[in-house]
Amino acid sequence: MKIEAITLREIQMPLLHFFETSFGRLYSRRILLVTVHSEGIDGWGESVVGEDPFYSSEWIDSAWPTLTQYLIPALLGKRIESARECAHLFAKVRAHRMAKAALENALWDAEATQKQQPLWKLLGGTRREIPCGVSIGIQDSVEQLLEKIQIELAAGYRRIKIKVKPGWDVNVLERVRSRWADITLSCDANSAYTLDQVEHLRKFDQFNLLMIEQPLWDDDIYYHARLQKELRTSICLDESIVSARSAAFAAETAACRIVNVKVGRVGGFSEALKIHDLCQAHSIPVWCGGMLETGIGRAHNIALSTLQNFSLPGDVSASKRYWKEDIIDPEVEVSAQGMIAVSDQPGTGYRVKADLIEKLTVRKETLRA
Ligand code: OSB
Ligand code: MG
Repeated sequence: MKIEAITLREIQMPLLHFFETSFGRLYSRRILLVTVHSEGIDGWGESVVGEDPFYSSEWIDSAWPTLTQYLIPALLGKRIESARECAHLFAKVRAHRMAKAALENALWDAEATQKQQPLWKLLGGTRREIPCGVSIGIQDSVEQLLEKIQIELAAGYRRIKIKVKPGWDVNVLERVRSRWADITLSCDANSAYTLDQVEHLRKFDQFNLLMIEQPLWDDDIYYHARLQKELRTSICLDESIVSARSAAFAAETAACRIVNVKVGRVGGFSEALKIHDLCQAHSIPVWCGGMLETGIGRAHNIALSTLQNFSLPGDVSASKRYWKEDIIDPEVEVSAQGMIAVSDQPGTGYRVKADLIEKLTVRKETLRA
């Protein structure tokens, strides 16, 4: 594939409902999309960068110039054999994994279309449907949270994850568990605690949680290993796992028993596949995280989730939980059994709605070879 041109764009999409984590409340998304133009084929990628440098030090306004000044020039005009072999082109740039992933994943998308093969097959997946969970943000009241959980359980979702932070944790988990003793439940702290709160974190053990996600610092593995020794509840690492090497560190130090794989956080599909394989070799199950993606990133998450060791329900859920209208057709739908059926069509199996994207675009730049 000769890479002839690459388009970057920002689209703005209001969320149907605000999403609140331990680092703040979000009402609307600014989304960075990448299109790779190659021999009559367009490959699409979505960056998981946020609106602020809060979840990660990367954000949309760091990703944009990193792409235009470094990553895109490294790729333009090149002849690419396979997307899997492209990460080295971007290796000179340190970190900036969310920017890299948008570009690498657009190449995978283009390659799947060019080969007339489903993306999930190109990635080496096997699952024909994937189990779904939901991530429910911090609400204004516990009553509102319970109502949301009720709706998602009725829709068929197989795992409920709630966001926690000091002041919205044990008290809330208590209310959830007293209403639903048996549901598969987990929580995500997004780094809201420190190791000296271990006695408080031990209280989470009474709720029979599937996991507690990222309780400590976003860049930490060592103290999570210390904490995991103190808890019965399995720790799942999200923010801390940025590469196969950090996953190896976590596995070798028993810092977690579960890993959340976000393809955008780790720099693209090639690194995500390495993490998948490494975790499998260490008997660590993984699941696919979400970053409030539009359909483009969501479709990529679905393809990744077909790999064998994605054995736990992910945060990949229906388009209609986020958007009035998603930018792909069909939208992502979840069955009453809480499953997403994986398409047999070439590429992602979802068509990109170019007209709608054009209408939502607030900034656009095309670079040519
Ligand atoms: O930590 O998993 C997270 C959203 C934004 C930033 C971080 C996280 C999340 C989610 C939402 O939990 C998952 C989703 O529904 O896309
Ligand atoms: Mg998380």
